[in-house]
Amino acid sequence: MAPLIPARRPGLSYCKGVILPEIGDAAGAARTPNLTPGRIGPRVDLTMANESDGHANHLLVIVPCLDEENTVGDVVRNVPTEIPGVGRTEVIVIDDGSSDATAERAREAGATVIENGSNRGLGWSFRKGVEVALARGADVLVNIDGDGQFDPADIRRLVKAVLEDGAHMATASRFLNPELTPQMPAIKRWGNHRVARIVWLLTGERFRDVSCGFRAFSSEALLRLNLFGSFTHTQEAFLDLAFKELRILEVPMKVRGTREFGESRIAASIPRYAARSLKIMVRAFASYRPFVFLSAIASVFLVLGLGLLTFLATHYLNSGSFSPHIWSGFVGGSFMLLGLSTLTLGIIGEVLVRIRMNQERILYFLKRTSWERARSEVDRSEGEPS
Ligand SMILES: Nc1nc2c(ncn2[C@@H]2O[C@H](COP(=O)(O)OP(=O)(O)OP(=O)(O)O)[C@@H](O)[C@H]2O)c(=O)[nH]1
Ligand SMILES: [Mg+2]
Repeated sequence: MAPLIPARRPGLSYCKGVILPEIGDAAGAARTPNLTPGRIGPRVDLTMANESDGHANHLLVIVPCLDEENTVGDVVRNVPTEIPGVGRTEVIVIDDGSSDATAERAREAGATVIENGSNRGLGWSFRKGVEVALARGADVLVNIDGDGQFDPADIRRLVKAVLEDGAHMATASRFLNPELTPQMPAIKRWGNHRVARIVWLLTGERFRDVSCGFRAFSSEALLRLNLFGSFTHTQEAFLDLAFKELRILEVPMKVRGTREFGESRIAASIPRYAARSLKIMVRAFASYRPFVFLSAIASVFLVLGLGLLTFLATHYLNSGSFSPHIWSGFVGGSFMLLGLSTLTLGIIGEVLVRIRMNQERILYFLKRTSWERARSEVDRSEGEPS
């Protein structure tokens, strides 16, 4: 196995565990065309380096599907088989209780099919795909929709961003290059824009497209991802990896803005989509920055409470009596109490985040051990040195 800490090489700067070209390093810049690196911060964690130890990389492509019989076959057939740096490619269609012939079309096209039996949701299916990827010792996971909106040939560009340019996650970006921006429903743009802002507020990194499903993940990202949502995964995964300061690259890409067949499975109901997006945003703040989130709410209570108590004190100083505004003392006091309790909850929330992060670290090492075992079994079965 490769050492976790790569040897230093001149002309490259080391950051967040990946090797980035230094400013003025023209050769390095040429290696990362059309990519927008995230913040290049001072925090260094060399254990987060993507693995590259000469072993033939195993690429797993997952295609989550709900009733995509018209398009899934072409998606599977067009997954490129020759990708630089990739030794083995496997395509798995996750059929989430489709009522049409999605599974048959996928098998005919050569994919392995996992059938969930009933509709468990896109987020659930993606988590399943991540589990399968780790259990099979995959080095890179690509998620592509089964509705034909993305060109499978572009998988090469996403995989290159991971294997050659050091991305932990490379995501197709529909908005980075305005010339490539497709026509799409306003609600989806709004949802994307709001979550992009939250990522910016939480991490200081600015991304344009945080909700595109066409992505590649390094094994490091897969080991660190911990998702809970069942409905979708795109925004939650982005927030999780951005918060953990993994390196995310946007790869500008031309995609179909709307599907060719049927209606969006995800954004069919606008109120439902908006409610889900809002829930993701509130949950993101509550889970990653509870103190900031709750102290913003607490400050409203505290200002109201302080205002009412000041009013009562002024009245008392002027008249020598609390009457007839004694109510403002009770109401103001209650607001103060509410504010202080909310602030305390924020402090407790912050402690819980630390505990969760520690648990995630432990989980990371457990997952990593079994992923390494699976990876060396694959190498052994293919007769390669592990
Ligand atoms: N496994 C699984 N896949 C789903 C589910 N809902 C949607 N999908 C798949 O997830 C991918 C994205 O869903 P879409 O409905 O295309 O969502 P979208 O791309 O945001 O919306 P459009 O632009 O209108 O297509 C497609 O391949 C769907 O078949 C689900 O409940 N479970
Ligand atoms: Mg779609």
